[in-house]
Parts: sequence; C-alpha cells; structure tokens
Amino acid sequence: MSKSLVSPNTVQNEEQIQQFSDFKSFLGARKQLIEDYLNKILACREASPRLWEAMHYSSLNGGKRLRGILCLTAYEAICQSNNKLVDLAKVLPIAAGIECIHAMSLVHDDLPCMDNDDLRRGKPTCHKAYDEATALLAGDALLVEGIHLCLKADLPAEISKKITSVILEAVGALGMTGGQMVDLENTNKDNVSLAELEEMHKLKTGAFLSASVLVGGLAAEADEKEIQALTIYAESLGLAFQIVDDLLDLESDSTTLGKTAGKDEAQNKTTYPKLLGLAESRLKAENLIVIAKTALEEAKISNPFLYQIADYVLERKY
Ligand code: GRG
Repeated sequence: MSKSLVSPNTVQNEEQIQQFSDFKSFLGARKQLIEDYLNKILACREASPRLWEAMHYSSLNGGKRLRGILCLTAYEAICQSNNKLVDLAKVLPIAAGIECIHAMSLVHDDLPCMDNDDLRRGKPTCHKAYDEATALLAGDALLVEGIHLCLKADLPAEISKKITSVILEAVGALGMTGGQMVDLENTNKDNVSLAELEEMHKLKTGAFLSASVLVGGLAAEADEKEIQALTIYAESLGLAFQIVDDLLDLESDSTTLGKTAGKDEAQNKTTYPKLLGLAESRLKAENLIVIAKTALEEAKISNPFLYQIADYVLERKY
C-alpha cells in the first residue's frame, strides 16, 4: 500500500490488516479471507448432505468476491478516515453473507425457467451438476444462510438491524428480484429505452452491489457525508459494472468469462452496446468510474484500494 495515501494517524490492527504491496495481492488475500470463512460455515453436512454439497458447490466455485470485498474495503476505508480500529472480523460474516446471497441469485438465474444456462464460473451450473429441485433448494438455503450471517456480525444491535434491512431491501421486490422480473418482461421486446434499461439494471445489479458498499460503511459508523459519498460511489460502480458486463458478453468468449458468451444477443435482450454502440458504452462506463472516484475524493475517503476496485470494475476480463 502506498504510504502517502494513508493518513499517518490511521489506526490499524496490524494482526488483521496486512500491508499489501499491490492491488492483486490485496484482492487475493481478501478473497481468501471470505472463502475460508464460507468454507467453515458451509462445511455442515447435517440433515441433508446433498443440499449442503450443492450450496458449497454453488458458492465456493470461483467468482471474484467483488461484493464481499467491497463490503470489507468500505468498512476499512471509513474506519481509517475516522482513525478507528479496523477489525475485519466484525464485518466478515456480512461479507460472507453477501456472497451467499449473490451465489443464490446466480443459481436461480441459471435455472431453465430464468436464463437457462449450463455454465457458471467455468463449471456446470448447479441444476446441471445436481438437478433443478436441488438447485432451487440450495438457492433458498443460501439466501437464508446469507441473511443469518448478516445478523451474526458482532455489531451493536441497531447497526446490525439497519445493515440487514438495507440488504433485504436491495434483494427484494424493490431491488434485485424486482429487476429480474423486469428483465424477464423486457426479453424479446424491441422498444426498451435507455431509461428503462438503466432502471432495470439499477434494480437487478446495482441495488445489491450498492448495498454491499453501504453496509461496510454502516458497520464502520460512517457519518452522513461519508454515506452520501459511498452511495454515489456504489451506484456509479454498479452501473459501470453492468455496462462492462454487457460489453464482455459481446466481446469476450465463454472460456474467459466462465459463462456462456453472446447470450444477450441470442436471447434478444436490450443492452448498452445495442442502444449506444461499443465506444459510447465504454465511455459511459469510464465516466461513471470518474464520478465514483470523485465522490470518494470529495469526502476525503482515501483508502487506495477502494479507488483501485473502481478501476478493476472497468478493466476486468470476466
Ligand atoms: C436474491 C431473493 C433473491 C432473488 C434472486 C434470480 C434473481 C432473483 C436475480 C438474478 C440477479 C442476477 C443474476 C443479476 C446479474 C448480476 C451479475 C452481472 C452477476 C455476475 O456477477 P459477478 O461477475 O460474478 O460478480 P462472480 O462469478 O464473479 O461472483
């Protein structure tokens, strides 16, 4: 970590916060932290080993852990801004819970009645590796486990309640689930406008990604100004993430993506490149990343990795 970007007064728990020389090792270490925790939680084999196996298979099968890492990093950044002790153990259950809920959304999204896909994270989708009923139940159980983990974090009750409520709102009918419904309704429709596309993605992808950042800030007891900055950062990041997703679906291949490339066109979905073209879509994503980083700068949130995650969202290859 570049020392100049970290306040000299920053209090850090050296046992838990290693100093990373580069962004790649930071991402790797945070991913490992989340996965080690998930491995312990999902090691249970009681009642139905097949169900637990399917849950394990669907959540510990690769994945960038972007949402969990965003939660941890937002927490760390706000603690650092306010010279508070960083104790990642306090938010790790929330980061892991977020990844369970995310895994659940992928399992259900891949089902034949939704996007009907065979490949996820470079492996057969849950319903292909197991069967549809097991995939449905594994998704259900991952959702419940995710919510339970959010409540298990060692935080004051009021904060814990607020965090769980933010996450539930982001995945419910006013968030991800609602967005998925609109996506299904928009499929095969020829006249979806840019405003409608944006609204759908704000719900389907943006709301949960934003919540992942926000709850990290809430766990660190961010003030109003910091919450506002994190909200702008997260919403811009969420939209940029989706635009890049559309571009990758068009420009990359299934091996690199770990999921079926070219699906949007095959399913006649409206996308950013379809409405704006490739160059303008990329420019829009780049501008959103500038907006995200400017919001952090203006609120004097200086954790370098929060900025680098924004660049990573733009530059990612899968
Ligand atoms: C959560 C209650 C509840 C219901 C889910 C199926 C469904 C309803 C929603 C689908 C949401 C969905 C799949 C949105 C797509 C978001 C997206 C682009 C996911 C890919 O995220 P990455 O690239 O994946 O971060 P990895 O594999 O890296 O984790």
